[in-house]
Amino acid sequence: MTKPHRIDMHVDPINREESLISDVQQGLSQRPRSLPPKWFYDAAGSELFEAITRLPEYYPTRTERALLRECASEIASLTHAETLVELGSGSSEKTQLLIDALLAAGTLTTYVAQDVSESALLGAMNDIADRYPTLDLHGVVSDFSAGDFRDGLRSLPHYPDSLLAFLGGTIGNLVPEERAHFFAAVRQKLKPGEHLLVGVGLIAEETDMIAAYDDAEGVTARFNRNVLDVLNRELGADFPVDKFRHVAVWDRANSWIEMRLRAVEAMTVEVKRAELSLHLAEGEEIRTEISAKFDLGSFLAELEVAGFSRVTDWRDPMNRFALILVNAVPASI
Ligand code: SAH
Ligand code: AVI
Repeated sequence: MTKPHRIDMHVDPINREESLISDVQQGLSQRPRSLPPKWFYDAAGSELFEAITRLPEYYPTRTERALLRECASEIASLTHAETLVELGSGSSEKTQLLIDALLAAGTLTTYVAQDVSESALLGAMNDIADRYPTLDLHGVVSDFSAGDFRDGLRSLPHYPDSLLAFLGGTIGNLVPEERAHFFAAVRQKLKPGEHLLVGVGLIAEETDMIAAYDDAEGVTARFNRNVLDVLNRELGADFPVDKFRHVAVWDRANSWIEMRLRAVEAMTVEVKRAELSLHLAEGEEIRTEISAKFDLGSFLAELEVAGFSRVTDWRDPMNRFALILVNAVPASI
């Protein structure tokens, strides 16, 4: 098998344990109790996420894939990208549609994939290397949210004529303040004229949205509880994982699905390496993820505030998901 002429793998020297301890101490001692969603994604969590993407109820992935199939060649001719940079790339499976189109257009030389999950990134890089022997590949294991996203993005290599992709609706996993920091950091990273492609979940039928996060087979419930397995293993915690119920609710006021873990009985949990003793009452909940769903107009307004200008967008026929292409506008003086 021919291999690409260059593959770089870079693991950011982040102290995973220190960062996890700090998030746990902060998130679990405040009300409402919460944990950042990035901790779902150890090897098991990344596999569970892939299983979610194949569920009949979870429409975002297949919808975004269908959109990409439709618009990838238009994206290629609008962007002429030499480098495709992807944040939170996961399995990079849908990305192959973009790579195919950019290669067919004759512009792409380099794919930079970044993810906090080393196992997901390695798997993806191996697949891409086998499939695209001429592409330069750079894999970066890092946390894109580090230092209000500025440090998280600064550590990524930058090449000319970049298209930065943030797919899957992962933007919805950030609270509004984080989203603003994210867009500002991405804008800083790109040169005027370079492009950002974002996949976003739109506000859909409430029953469809809830089902997507509370499937009949219970895969999302396992994904949700996996964060407790991560804390047990990595911080010596003793969460009784099966004593937590998976909860998914639509918060209309905030326009997001909230995933929570509800203690089915009162308990005291020790999180040894965070030196934390946690008392949970029966029914008490920990928020583990928000997944915001957007109105396209207000989402575009957020991008404009951050210094982007709309090129075009694509929506599926049911209006449940959108791909939005914007370019970086020069900063005003
Ligand atoms: N883009 C893929 C995967 C989406 S799942 C798709 O559309 O299918 C979200 C991905 O983002 C996971 O692979 C997860 O490991 C990664 N991720 C979540 N938080 C992250 C963070 N703070 N820094 C880097 N990657 C992160
Ligand atoms: C990665 N992210 C966009 C997914 C979502 O839909 O918010 C994660 C997920 N959570 C539950 N199911 C899928």
